[in-house]
Amino acid sequence: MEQTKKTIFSAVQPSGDITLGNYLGAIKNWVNLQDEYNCIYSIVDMHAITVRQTPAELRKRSLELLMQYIACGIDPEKAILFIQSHVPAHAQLSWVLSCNTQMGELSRMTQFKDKSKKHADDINAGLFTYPVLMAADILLYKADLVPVGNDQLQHLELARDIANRFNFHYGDVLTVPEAYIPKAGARIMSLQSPESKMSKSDPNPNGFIKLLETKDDTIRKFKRAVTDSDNEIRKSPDKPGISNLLDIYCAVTGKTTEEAEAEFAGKGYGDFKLAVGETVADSLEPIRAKFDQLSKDKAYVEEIYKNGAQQANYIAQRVLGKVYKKVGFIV
Ligand code: ATP
Ligand code: LTN
Repeated sequence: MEQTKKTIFSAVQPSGDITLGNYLGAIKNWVNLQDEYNCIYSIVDMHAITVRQTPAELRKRSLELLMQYIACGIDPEKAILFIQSHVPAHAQLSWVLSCNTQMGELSRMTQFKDKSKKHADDINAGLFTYPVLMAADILLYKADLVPVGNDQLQHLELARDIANRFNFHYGDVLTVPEAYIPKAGARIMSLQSPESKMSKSDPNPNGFIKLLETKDDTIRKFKRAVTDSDNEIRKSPDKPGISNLLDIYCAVTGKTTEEAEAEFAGKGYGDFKLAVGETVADSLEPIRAKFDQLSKDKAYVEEIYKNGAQQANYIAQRVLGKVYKKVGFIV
């Protein structure tokens, strides 16, 4: 790790196949930032079990997520890639931080409220304390910047509050992180209900685009995307479907909203949806190809996560040691 560079930490849960929302909101930016920063990216399997998972599937998805990180352009030579449960310090710091977090703070988290509604039969304590584990993930690596989608802003604010509080009581040990939210793509909405965010655990598969699905599936889902009854391609709060398609198009091509609106002025919704679908499908093609290639090389993938765990453990242990000392544990 270069001392002069700032540090980035981010993560995705292996709770399903990653979507275009995860890619445009988070992973695409991880790729763009890897030359400028020391980057550490995790597969947070411990977060994933806050919702009931099938063990064999979780195992498979964790490895597939790692392969998707690499297929998206993350270079294991530049970034540390590791699996959260391989670094025990996450659970250990999480305990200390949970003793410095208030119940009231956690009960205000909108993700907890949403997920407890969705999984009313399993509102477990882990689901409630999830943001504390997320704070531990970030603080263990002294991250300066955390590139995430819009939905994670509240958790990041909490991580900052926890770090500031800890530093206030025990002295400056924790780095207070900042969120990095992309200009385009921070909140991609479902193609079927554009008022809710595109989510990999949506029961309706037509609502999300998976990075690894076929080109035909992607185009078909865009063709079926829910829009509205007038016929104007313009971004507006009363046109959530069309606005979402414009956002997706801009995030993928790098064009501004004005440029995209001008490009499609006078075109019908059918042509527009097809054009967005084809643009997205073409941009995902190289990711699928790289993933297929990686899936034939299990030994390489294993080497990456073992090496990543070793490097992550080294950094995390040092920060945990300092925290333990500060709180009065004998180290
Ligand atoms: P789940 O459905 O299991 O809650 P998810 O699809 O919301 O999962 P996460 O693993 O919680 O995905 O998020 C991984 C990263 O992707 C986070 O940085 C999150 O902010 C970002 N992200 C998730 N959904 C979107 C979206 N629709 N638009 C932009 N960014 C997103
Ligand atoms: N809570 C995040 C996943 C996550 C994360 C992190 C993101 C867990 N730990 C640390 C950034 C930094 C989510 O996407 N739901």
